[in-house]
Amino acid sequence: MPAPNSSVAAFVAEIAALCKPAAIHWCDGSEAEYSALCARLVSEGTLIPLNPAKRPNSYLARSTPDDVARLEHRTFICTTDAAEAGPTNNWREPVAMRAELNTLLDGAMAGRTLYVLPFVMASGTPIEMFGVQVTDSAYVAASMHIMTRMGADVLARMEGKPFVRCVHSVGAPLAQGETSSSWPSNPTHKYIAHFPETAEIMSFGSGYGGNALLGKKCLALRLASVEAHKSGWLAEHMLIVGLESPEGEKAYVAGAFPSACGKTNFAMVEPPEDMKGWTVSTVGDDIAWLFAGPRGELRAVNPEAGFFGVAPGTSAKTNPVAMDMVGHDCIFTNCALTEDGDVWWEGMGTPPDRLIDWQGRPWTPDAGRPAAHPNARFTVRATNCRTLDANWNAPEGVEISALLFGGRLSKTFPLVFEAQDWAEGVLWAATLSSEATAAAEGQADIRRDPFAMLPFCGYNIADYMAHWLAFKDKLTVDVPIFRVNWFRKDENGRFIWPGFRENTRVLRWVVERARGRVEARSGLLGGLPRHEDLVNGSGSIDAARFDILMASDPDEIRAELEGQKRHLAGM
Ligand code: GTP
Ligand code: SPV
Ligand code: MN
Repeated sequence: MPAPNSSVAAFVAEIAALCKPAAIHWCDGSEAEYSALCARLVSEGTLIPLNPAKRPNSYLARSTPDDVARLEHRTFICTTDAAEAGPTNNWREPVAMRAELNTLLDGAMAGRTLYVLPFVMASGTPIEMFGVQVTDSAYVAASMHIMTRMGADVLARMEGKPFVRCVHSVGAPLAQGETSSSWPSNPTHKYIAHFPETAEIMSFGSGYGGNALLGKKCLALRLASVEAHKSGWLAEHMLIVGLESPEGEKAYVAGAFPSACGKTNFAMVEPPEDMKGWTVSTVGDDIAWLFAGPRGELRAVNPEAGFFGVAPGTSAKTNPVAMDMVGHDCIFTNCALTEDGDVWWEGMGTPPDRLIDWQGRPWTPDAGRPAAHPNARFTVRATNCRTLDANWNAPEGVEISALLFGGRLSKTFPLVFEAQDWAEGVLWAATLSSEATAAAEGQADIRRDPFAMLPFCGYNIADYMAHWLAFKDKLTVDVPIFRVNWFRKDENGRFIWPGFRENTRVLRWVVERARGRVEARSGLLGGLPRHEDLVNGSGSIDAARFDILMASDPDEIRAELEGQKRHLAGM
């Protein structure tokens, strides 16, 4: 606990006076505390312990059906001037929004414990940001233990420094003697509000991931992007991955793909059999903070300490590294439960004859509905990952040799192409589009998702694009930009590219391009790999099918460019 006169103590006292919790718990970040949080959640029915013989120290949580994903229409940027929030964010006037939230927060934590979570994102780096989250959810407290560097030592380090005030309540106060439901949340009022001018976040009504773990999307992307704009760096929705050649040459690549479009999988991809001697290593799977290094090189850090990844589609075949990673010490949310106390999800393999689905109902393979929610997730410490890069924690970050931008697009876009230069790459990023996924409620079938940041840019997206264009001036080491698309489909609706581990071939080609060691042939959209350079003798895709994968239809491209013009005109 801090000195009573510290600004953290004052913040906590102020929120406690408003929310009126039954108790206050200052989190120290210890293992014992994590275990106690889990034990409490088990006793309240939020966490179901999994069979320790199958998955040691792991749990399943089931949310309510209305609290399964980010809520973009309830996410607000609150600035004095609406133009600051720009055309892509929901804007609210800060004074009115705070008043509205304070009304809801009055007594909102009655009967519950208020947990105080002092945390730091990008710990030890020149751009680290401190936050203090108060929350009445033990599930959120346990998840923040996994996802951030937090606790007593962080509290001591932040003394006298600025921090982001993060207020979170599930909005489910308890009457005298009432016990908590297994997934407390508020059925009618949900808000995820950001106040960049005063470095505050207020989240009400939801307990789910990006709505509730405020260090993640709210701080490390929305508020950090505002800070980055001011201070000359970039806060991005990007994975960071390393590739080492058999000769021991190492390079890192960062890539922005929209939510549920493959970042986690690419960050821990296992090279195919014939790429013996090549090693992939993981720095981050969701957020990268990019800055210029002393030599004018591009550097990146992962501000997080854990992974909150999509479960469906993850299997020993598609992502063996992630399967190992979630084998122990893991919190699962909205997965199905097997009869022997393990988890299951679609894409894991043949379903068992009987399951309990994510809503706790009996399920059989002929049920006609998924057993796991499509946005079911796992929460694990980064240190669970066997491919974790030796430099994942380095305060100076890692040097980035190339940038990727990729959406989920069943047509028009080839597997990979290289932009001519930085400005053209920024254009391809600014016009990125993707098909709908389960990561957020109520998405259109296809939407433009500039830089995969549509839901996460904390300020005017036009200023953000200009910031990206100008950022080039800080770099003297060239960083090529590529568009990728793992998701092109053939006329039968099947993915043309096998994806997953095969994506390592794209990573290798990109790195070799960055080193100037391989030629690109010129295509309608940009530089393209030759079949022999990409697959390198393997049978992953034959030349004829490769041509289909890489083809650009002039009429489709023309229509795409028209769409890009309309999109940019609206920015
Ligand atoms: P967020 O955590 O929401 O930001 O998502 P993410 O970008 O990390 O996405 P993730 O890697 O979790 O992938 C989302 C879904 O896409 C999962 O169901 C994956 O199995 C699937 N996926 C990932 N890579 C590929 C690929 O190369 N090909 C195909 N067909 N599917 C993929
Ligand atoms: C995303 O939606 O991009 C995620 C999951 O990474 S959440 O943390 O819920 O935002
Ligand atoms: Mn994400």
